Amino acid sequence: MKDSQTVNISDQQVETFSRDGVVILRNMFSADWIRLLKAGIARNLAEHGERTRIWDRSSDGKYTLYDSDNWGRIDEYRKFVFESSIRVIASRLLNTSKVNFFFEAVFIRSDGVQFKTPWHQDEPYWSVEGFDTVSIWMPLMDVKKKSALSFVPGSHRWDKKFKQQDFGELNPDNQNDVYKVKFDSSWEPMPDIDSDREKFNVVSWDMSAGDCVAFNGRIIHGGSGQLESGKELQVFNTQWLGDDVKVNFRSYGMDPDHSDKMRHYGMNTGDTVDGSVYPEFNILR
Ligand SMILES: O=C(O)CCC(=O)C(=O)O
Repeated sequence: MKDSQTVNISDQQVETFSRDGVVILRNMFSADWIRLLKAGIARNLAEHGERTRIWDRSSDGKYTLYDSDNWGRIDEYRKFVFESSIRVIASRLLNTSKVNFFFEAVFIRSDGVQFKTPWHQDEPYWSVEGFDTVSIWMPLMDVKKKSALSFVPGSHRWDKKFKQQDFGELNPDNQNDVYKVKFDSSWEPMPDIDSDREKFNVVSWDMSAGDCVAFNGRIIHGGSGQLESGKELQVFNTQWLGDDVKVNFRSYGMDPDHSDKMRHYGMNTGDTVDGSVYPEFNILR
């Protein structure tokens, strides 16, 4: 599998990412990398992590599962993060030579699942804060535009605090110890994107395995799901931190909550993230 310090991303794509907060990147990873990540997901599903969550389960047992931060125990994830060109993609889009890997997440849907991920922004849930973030969402199989993650272009620059979905409430199996995030009335209601998708210029794309969509942690996104019968979906996502990002422990809760881990390694609100805990990569430019 080829490790590359250069990636095929044009200046125009970097500008699109900065302006819209989202950009589609085609054909970035070979079938070998996709196979490796699928093997990692098979291991992840066989040996659940402590953060594994079921968001939705239908009466016939089909489910939507979310898990995160397993790269320490799943070799395939670690190999991808450390050896593929994913870190170079992050650094190119953030226009910086140094990036920190925050965590990976997986989103697994059984075939035909209809559950749609609620519209949300990522940063309000995180134990860090900053504009310079990029999440890279990679379906490991073909996915239709109507089932892929959707975005409201430009919303990462609105500078608004929208009230987010508490994903801890999506808990059909009544799991214990799920993260809870209590957004109070000081947060503006999330706009009703589905009532007028045209007005919000909602975008999503037909995607193939090897394509990815990169987005800023402040952009409004959601809507993935609604799979056609017989179609399942496995997504591997990595989150990357750039120059202005600082630790921020939030009084209303965090999901995933890294504050114990961060405190354990001496990080507190206002600190830069420790590159020995959140791997730091210096990319030649
Ligand atoms: O794949 C999904 O359904 C959700 C993805 C998402 O919200 C994210 O990557 O932040």
